[in-house]
Amino acid sequence: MALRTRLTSLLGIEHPIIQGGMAWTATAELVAAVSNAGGIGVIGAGHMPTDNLRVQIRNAKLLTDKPFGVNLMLLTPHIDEIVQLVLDEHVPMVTTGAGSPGKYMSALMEAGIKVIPIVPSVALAKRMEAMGADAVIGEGMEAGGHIGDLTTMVLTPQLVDAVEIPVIAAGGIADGRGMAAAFALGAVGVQVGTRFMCAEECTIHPDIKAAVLKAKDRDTVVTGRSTGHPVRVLKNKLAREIMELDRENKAEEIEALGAGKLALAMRDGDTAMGSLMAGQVASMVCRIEPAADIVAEMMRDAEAVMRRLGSTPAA
Ligand code: TUI
Repeated sequence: MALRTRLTSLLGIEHPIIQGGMAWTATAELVAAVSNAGGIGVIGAGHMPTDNLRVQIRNAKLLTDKPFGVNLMLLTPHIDEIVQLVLDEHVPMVTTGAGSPGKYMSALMEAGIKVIPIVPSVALAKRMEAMGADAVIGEGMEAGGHIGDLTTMVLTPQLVDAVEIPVIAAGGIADGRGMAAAFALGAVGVQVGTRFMCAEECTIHPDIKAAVLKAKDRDTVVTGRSTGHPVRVLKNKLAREIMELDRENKAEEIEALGAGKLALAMRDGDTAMGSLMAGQVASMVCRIEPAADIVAEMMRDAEAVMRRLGSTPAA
């Protein structure tokens, strides 16, 4: 059964699932697999050099004829060049993270690119709507990587009340139950990151997939609060060292210690000193499986939950 929403019609996709555009993690293989499965895959540009991103975009085009996206990480120093590449390559959609995409909004929109900023607050969502964003992704602090302060449970309904454009829920969603919950809060789709780290097509180091599979409910922590850029990661030696520096408010030392550590994890498989960005749902990820199975299972289970809630009173 297909679940048509304002998100599926906006993007011309079958299922209202956006794969989170995780840096050093969401490369062309995973992105194409999610798009081919009827969701939408999103390349994580992160700090990727422009030439590498061009290769990723072109590989995605070779591997799928369905829409896909690129996540623009707005803290990256060469973001102007990245935006120009996305324009030149006519990427169908972008999500943005870690800042306001205001400066780039009109150029992206004029090129016919769908723009879906990730927002941690109602204020930013309203600004994005006023600038012409096609939708917003509200990301709760259950998410992995760079996060805001609000939970998905409280952010999502407040965004739905505050803006007219479609709202997609993110953070803490890894299965059909979470997806049905997002719909209950008024979202028209979900963004899923952590669960796709353990997709077969995800090219991260196998030791990092193993760390996600091993994670228990309280195994993530938020590091780097003193820097103004809090980041949720799986606990490891690096996380403990950063937390110690956090207590001493040594923001500059944290920035220096953190540099290059996401690649050290995802590419090189260093589970001790790499930055193991992952969401609180890491503990709910139990197997490595094809991305298409993740999408199909989430859709099947979300629909089953919604049918059950629709037909039976709460016991
Ligand atoms: O962007 C993410 N998650 C990320 S980005 C990333 S790379 C990184 N590495 C080290 C430090 C910082 C980033 C890893 N994970 N998610 C989307 C997201 N965006 N979450 C929160 C925000 C956000 C925060 C503040 C968006 C806008 C914002 O606005 C500030 C402003 O300008 O008003």
